[in-house]
Amino acid sequence: MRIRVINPNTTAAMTASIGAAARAAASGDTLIEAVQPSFGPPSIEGHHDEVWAAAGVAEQVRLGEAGGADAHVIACFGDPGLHAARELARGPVIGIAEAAFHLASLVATGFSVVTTLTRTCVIAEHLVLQYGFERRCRGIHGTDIPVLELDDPRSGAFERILDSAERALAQDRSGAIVLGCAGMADLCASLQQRLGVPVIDGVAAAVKLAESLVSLGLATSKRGDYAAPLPKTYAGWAQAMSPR
Ligand code: 2AL
Repeated sequence: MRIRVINPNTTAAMTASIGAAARAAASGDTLIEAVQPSFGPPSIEGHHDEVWAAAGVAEQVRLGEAGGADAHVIACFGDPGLHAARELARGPVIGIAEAAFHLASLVATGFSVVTTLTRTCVIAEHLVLQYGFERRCRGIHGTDIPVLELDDPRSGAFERILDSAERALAQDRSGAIVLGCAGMADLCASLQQRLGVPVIDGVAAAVKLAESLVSLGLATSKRGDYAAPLPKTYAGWAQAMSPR
């Protein structure tokens, strides 16, 4: 099967590392196509970045549908454009935050999220409420590491995330840690080893859920609000995105 993994930001190095994490999680016969939008922010660290990233996700889902993708993964922890993507797609569309919340809830009664900038915590809080995980998510913790510094050894990202996760487990009485950024995927195994609790990377979680849904023959429901967007002509520079 073909899974289109969309990095909603425009940083090619991050698309490559997300693609590597997705391939490491995928089954041998799954083809991972890692892509990014042709426009938009280099990292997603707030509400304004998210608006533009969501439009970029819509662009990439349209291209993926034209190219015959079996499923799409939205590889940013704010799940930007998730519902719009489900309107556009035939197959499943999985956001990494929703995927991680589901898997964390299967291995612990409560989990904590460790994310990047403290200002993004409210975005994760909104998703927890929207998806109905407020009885499982016990805390959301910012590390104040900018997204594009996660893979810079000078940022001390690993130690800072480890420290934040250790404090979160104790303070929140949580049994698992959810990593709150697609750029943390490569730290997951080492963090799990050091912390001794399940650590969930949303990229791997979303790929495995997408594979499961496709194998089970489960696609996005086209009844109700996930039906294809109504055909109309959008004005101005958005005209190319008009639903047909
Ligand atoms: C993210 C993410 O996953 N990708 C990105 O650009 N920003 N999330 C975050 N909480 O900073």
